[in-house]
Amino acid sequence: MKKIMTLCLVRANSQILLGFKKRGFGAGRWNGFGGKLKPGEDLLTACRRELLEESGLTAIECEKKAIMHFRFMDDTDEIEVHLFEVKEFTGEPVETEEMRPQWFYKNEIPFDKMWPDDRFWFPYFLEGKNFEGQFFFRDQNKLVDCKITEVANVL
Ligand code: 6U4
Repeated sequence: MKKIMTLCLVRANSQILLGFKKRGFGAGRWNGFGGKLKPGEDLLTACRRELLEESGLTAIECEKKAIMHFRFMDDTDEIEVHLFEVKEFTGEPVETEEMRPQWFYKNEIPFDKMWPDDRFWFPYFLEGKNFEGQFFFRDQNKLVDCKITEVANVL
């Protein structure tokens, strides 16, 4: 079964908000905010809910930027991540049980402490491009294949 997740990156004043994930999938890494859809929930609702739960921010507008497909060698389930960008929001970032938020300038993004795929697709995101990505992992630390294509519109 395919696992569908949202991922939300917030941009403000030339900075990107990332959260240090304290527990769950991807713990110990900096990442955007997001997670699995709840039953009956649509992508946009899930994106806004996860952003609020994990960072304390309320999105005014979420723009879809990418779909990324992740496969792991030891798992037949694919993870489909829908990436959204938020440029307008209300509230202030707050630390939660799951995430410790921090703003980063573009040239300070801590790729060494992020998912290994992030260094490949972040440049597309930072340049404002829409894209689709396919990633194949041997395990959570080892990315063995990666294909990213710029697209006009994300489905
Ligand atoms: P629980 O633990 O049930 O609260 P939930 O918050 O629903 O989980 P979680 O925290 O497991 O979901 O979500 C994982 C987050 O990590 C999602 O936003 C998607 C994102 N993600 C998954 N694989 C990724 C990868 N390879 N690169 C990346 N983000 C990834 O940048």
